[in-house]
Amino acid sequence: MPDSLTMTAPRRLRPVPHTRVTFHAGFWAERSRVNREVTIPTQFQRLEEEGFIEVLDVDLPPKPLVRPINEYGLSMQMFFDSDFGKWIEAASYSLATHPDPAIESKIDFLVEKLDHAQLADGYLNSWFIRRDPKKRWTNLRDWHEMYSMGHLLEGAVAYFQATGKRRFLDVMIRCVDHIASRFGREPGKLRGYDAHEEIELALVKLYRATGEPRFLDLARYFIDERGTQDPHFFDEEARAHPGGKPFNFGTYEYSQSHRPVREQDEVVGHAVRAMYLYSAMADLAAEDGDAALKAALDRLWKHLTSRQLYVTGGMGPAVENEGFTRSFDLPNETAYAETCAAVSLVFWAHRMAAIDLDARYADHMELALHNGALSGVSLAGDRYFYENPLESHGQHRRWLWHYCPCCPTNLARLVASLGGYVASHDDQNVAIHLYAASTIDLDVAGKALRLNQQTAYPWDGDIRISVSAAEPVPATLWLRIPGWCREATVTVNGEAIDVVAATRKGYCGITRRWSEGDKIRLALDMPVERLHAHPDVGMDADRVALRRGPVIYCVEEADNVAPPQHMRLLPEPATVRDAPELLGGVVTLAIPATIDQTADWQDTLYRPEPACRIAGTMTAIPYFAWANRQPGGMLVWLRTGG
Ligand code: FUB
Ligand code: ZN
Repeated sequence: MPDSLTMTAPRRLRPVPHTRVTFHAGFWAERSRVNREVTIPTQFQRLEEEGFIEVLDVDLPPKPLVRPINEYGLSMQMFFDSDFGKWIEAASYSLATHPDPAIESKIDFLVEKLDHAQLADGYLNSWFIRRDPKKRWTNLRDWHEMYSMGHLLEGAVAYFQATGKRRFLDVMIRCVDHIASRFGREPGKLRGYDAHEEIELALVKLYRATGEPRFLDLARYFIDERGTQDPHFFDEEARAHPGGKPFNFGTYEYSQSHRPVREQDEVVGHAVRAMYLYSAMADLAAEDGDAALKAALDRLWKHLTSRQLYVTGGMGPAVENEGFTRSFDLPNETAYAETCAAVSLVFWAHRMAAIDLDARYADHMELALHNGALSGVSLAGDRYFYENPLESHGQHRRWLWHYCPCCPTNLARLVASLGGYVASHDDQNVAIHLYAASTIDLDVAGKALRLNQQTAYPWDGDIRISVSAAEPVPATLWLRIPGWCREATVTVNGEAIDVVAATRKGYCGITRRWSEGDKIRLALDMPVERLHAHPDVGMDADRVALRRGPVIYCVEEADNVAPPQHMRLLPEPATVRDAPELLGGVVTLAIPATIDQTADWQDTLYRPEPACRIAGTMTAIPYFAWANRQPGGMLVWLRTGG
């Protein structure tokens, strides 16, 4: 039984690859199926219909732009390559677990075009090759060249890992070698970096896939160089290539290049850029054991989670910079909360959990995943949200495709690789971060260990894990006790574990020789909770949000007799109802409420008497499932005082 007094949480763990985790039933099995059968194929269709793929025909004269150049001299079309990259990545993750010749041939078709488009020196960016060859590498501040290459690179690594085919990987290695020949501190090179982070984390993936240190060196250079120069690199660049109006809102914060990364302590600027940067910093901290980077990440993490995060795990309230504003500025109806931002919080949190087994990381990973990220795609899998507001009057509708369609493929690649977020391990430890009906196949110090999770999570906190092992596997199994759970019990083969004594930084550790037939039962109490916001979040004063387990709820007009803005919660407890027929099968909450009446107001806008109220019930659904029916009001932060 556990040697709980001497156990310490491990530092660095390797994620179990997504190919070793199978969602065999329930919530994530269904979301994965929809992603595979609907989302990924229809996204390719959209790329074709919307004129994206045509941009790769670099030998043909350019066609009229499908995304015109804006006042900043930027066209969204400049980074269409990133959409191919993310789609290939999503499709590759899916291929790795569910071979599909039709999808594979679509990837090969794109790879053929990308290979053909690549210049002899390795440069690969369809926009500049076809439209503006002289301008390449002249505006890293605005034009996303390395951002696009980074996404292609992530796609190439994923495709190589899924199929063993090297062609795309070799194309992208040539491209990376080209980048390395142009950027760096050596004489004759540009001491620059891209304003939209992405290449950094892609380079770490390439390093991990190939073992070639030069790719990690280049990632390290880009991370270390950021924000170090005075005069600032983007200003020097603009002086060398005058023309474009800055698309950075006059701030270096927009691109997190206002200070060297190790000196940063507040999340600022464009939210997705920030999340990609912090993800890359976490990767580098893992590779280099860099304590200063980890310390900076801890400060940034604290600032995000205590000042800047929506209750849904979304972030970045402002449309203007697609990102952060002042602390506690979390408006609901106008929340930008881009899907990509919540998706990339999942990326960052996952990397933090790999360097520091502390449940606050996986807690936020779970939060963003089940709420602010998943809300970005319809239940049917073919319509999307770019913005994820926490209040609506029915004006927010899901769209088939977007003017800037960065979010759909981002979500698709996350869902297709979600198995890789479930667990991690080293030779003595196995940590489970996400609960879902699944089997996890591990190799622990050369011994095979299979963990089979049976659970209806996220609807129910009862998780049964059975062990299969041909020979006993000595290891500490770390079970995450979610931060939202106040009462957890664990048994191993029927014997109770002292959860409090065995828990380190939110993970309950059980050390034993795990043997065939061992059974673990984890019961997480999952009551409905009313959450209050910090008093500085003015817009949520006197309101509560409903949470049950990892799921944040909202009230949608479709389930209620009035818009949620007319309702006030009463203090009575909620009734939890299994609704297998609703929204693909969810758990709803019904709570006594009062409902403001409007009939007697007619044309009156203001009057001394408050609205009459009648008693009623408010029905809440999971936030991720909203906007899948007729338009109507929606509210996360509910009025109280009924
Ligand atoms: O700029 C490229 C992508 O488009 C960003 O990551 C998104 O926020 C959107 O601006
Ligand atoms: Zn996006």
